[in-house]
Amino acid sequence: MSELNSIALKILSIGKGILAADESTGTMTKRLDAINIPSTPDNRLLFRETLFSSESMKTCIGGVILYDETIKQNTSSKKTIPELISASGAVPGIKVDTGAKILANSPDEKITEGLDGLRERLKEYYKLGARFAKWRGVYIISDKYPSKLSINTNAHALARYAALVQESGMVPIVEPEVLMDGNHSAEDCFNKTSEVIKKCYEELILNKVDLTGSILKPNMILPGSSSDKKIINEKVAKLTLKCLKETVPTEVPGIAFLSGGQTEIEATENLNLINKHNDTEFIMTYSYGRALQQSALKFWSKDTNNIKGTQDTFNHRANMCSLAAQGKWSEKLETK
Ligand code: 5MM
Repeated sequence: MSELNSIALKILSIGKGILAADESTGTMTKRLDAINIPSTPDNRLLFRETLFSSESMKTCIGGVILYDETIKQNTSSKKTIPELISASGAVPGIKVDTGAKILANSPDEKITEGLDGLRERLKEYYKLGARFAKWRGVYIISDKYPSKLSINTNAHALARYAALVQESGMVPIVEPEVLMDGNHSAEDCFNKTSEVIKKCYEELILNKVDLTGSILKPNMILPGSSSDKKIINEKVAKLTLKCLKETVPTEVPGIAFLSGGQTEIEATENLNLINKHNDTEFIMTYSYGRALQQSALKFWSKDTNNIKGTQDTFNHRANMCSLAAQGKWSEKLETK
């Protein structure tokens, strides 16, 4: 087993998933503004340190994706944030893209930037304790989108990023996110997501990325958020599995879904059904941002000194996701 494969498998251990806490300062400020908490470096650290020192970190979280600011911060007990995360048995990770910018010649779409100087930044993050990295490409759905230009350029960037990350001894998380925004059907989402993922693997293979030392972070197959063509969750799970079976090479050890704007319960229920029906060798787990943090953030906003209450709220969500990653969740457990 290669070193990269063993890091990937550690992140994806049974009943564990990834906590995506890599909101850039802009996104975190929006989240904190919405709950009337000033977005200062100290407040951002306080919320994140509260989550990272929760009990469920030991049992439900295999990896944490950090933002540049957080990986360089120290905890109240003078540990570094990667030390705190490692002490719970989870692997510290880092978002290394510098954001999605307007795509030249297709201004409705985005291209993710951050390749310039990446090799040097990766060396620094490795020294700070990171052992995996994340890069997110974003795609919109409409009649004409995502365009071939967006599919090809984002896949190229994801593959060059992944090759550099492996060169620096870390596991790349490859995140092609086909957004939920719009009134498209689940079938449209299936077709476009399949095209996007296929192209990503074409480029990853061309760039000689060792797929056994990588993790895919895709969206689930869902109708657009403003579509009236809703489908049952069983169908979401089956379409998602079909899409991944047809597009992801079997060397990839695991798939960690993003929640993409689903509610906490929807994201949990859909993951649970995916695991119940999983007839592949892929480990299927979570790499949730909002679907792991939303309730905890809301609770914390009422009293930022109530560390225990915030952690209890986070622990519950993490435990529910952990059960879903094993196909053992049921709605009645939510109210226990
Ligand atoms: C945590 O949010 C990440 C994006 O932050 P920025 O937009 O500020 O860069 C995002 O990449 C996240 O990791 C994934 O989209 C998954 O998050 P959700 O909330 O969709 O599960």
